[in-house]
Amino acid sequence: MAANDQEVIFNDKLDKEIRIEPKDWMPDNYRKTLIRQISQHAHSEIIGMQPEGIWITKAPTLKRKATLLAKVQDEAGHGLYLYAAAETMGISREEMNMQLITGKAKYSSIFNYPTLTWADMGTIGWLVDGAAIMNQVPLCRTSFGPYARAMVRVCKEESFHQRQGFEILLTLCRGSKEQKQMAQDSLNRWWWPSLMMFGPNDDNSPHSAQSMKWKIKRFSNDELRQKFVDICVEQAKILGLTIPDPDLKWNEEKQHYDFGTINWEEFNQVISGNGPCNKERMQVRKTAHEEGQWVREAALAYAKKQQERNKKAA
Ligand code: BYC
Repeated sequence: MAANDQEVIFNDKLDKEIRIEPKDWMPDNYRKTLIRQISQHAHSEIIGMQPEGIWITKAPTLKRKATLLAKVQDEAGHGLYLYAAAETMGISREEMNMQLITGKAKYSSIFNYPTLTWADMGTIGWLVDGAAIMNQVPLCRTSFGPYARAMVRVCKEESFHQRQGFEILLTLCRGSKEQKQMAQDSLNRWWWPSLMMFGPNDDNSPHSAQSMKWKIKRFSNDELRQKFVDICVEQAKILGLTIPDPDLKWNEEKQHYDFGTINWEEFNQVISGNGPCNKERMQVRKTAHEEGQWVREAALAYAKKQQERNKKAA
């Protein structure tokens, strides 16, 4: 079939909301964009285990420990579904991993901030998983089949994560004065980085226009950020916490909250490797990769042995 005809079929599928599947013809840049986005999403899940993982041994009760352990394990699972979805586009897991540990591939800016107190486990669940849900529910309808299907399960789990985070904060906010102060301090540190998770403003987002045309993205960065702010303001009221933004106010005309200007210089620094924890996160990842070398070798040797046994038996 001529390339032009292939493109007509591809565009027709997009128009009719039929998913693009791995063996279908697709423009090279569609494939590239998805490999970039899905692999960066996978890396975010894997790196995202670090700031929460260090609190598993410090959780205040056995119940909190078990819950946090399960949450961090869920994040590992999300990373694996996403790597598997990206592999269907023709990139190997090894290559994606090399892109991560050589600093070629990005991961979410949010995971380059430190987790200083137990309240941060609440705030990450509430805000970071909350932002993830806002961004990922529309991705359940993204045009590439394996990515959309992976997102369905991820979103169900993220919604449990968000609730457990909110509940940690609610408990702290109903506790002692010091506990409530710890929750407020945590919100003060995580609010702005959470808004940055949605990416640059629309007029400064190089990939958005094409990704919207390809129905990879269903809402723009700014649209999702606005929805997130509107929801969080109401949730902060329930907690009795103050969002650290003096410019935050209801806009009757727009029927949305106006909010202050994001520090894009900070965002650019963080995504260029100069955030508070970038170096530490990468070092931990590299060490884990090196220490896992023997496991990968053992798994390969075992698979080879099984193959030979099966050949002999046949
Ligand atoms: N951090 O043109 P734009 C989780 C980059 S995991 C770092 O708007 P796009 C969780 C962007 O990659 C959360 N980089 O790009 C896990 C691009 O750079 P490159 C992760 C960012 O792709 C564990 C450049 O800036 N979620 O929730 O159209 C525990 C220009 O941006 C960021 C996902 O990955 C950022 N925040 O839109 C708890 C969701 N923002 O690649 C929770 C899937 C932008 O050209 N991804 N950049 O070098 C997406 O929806 C989109 O990729 C984005 C960016 C909205 C993030």
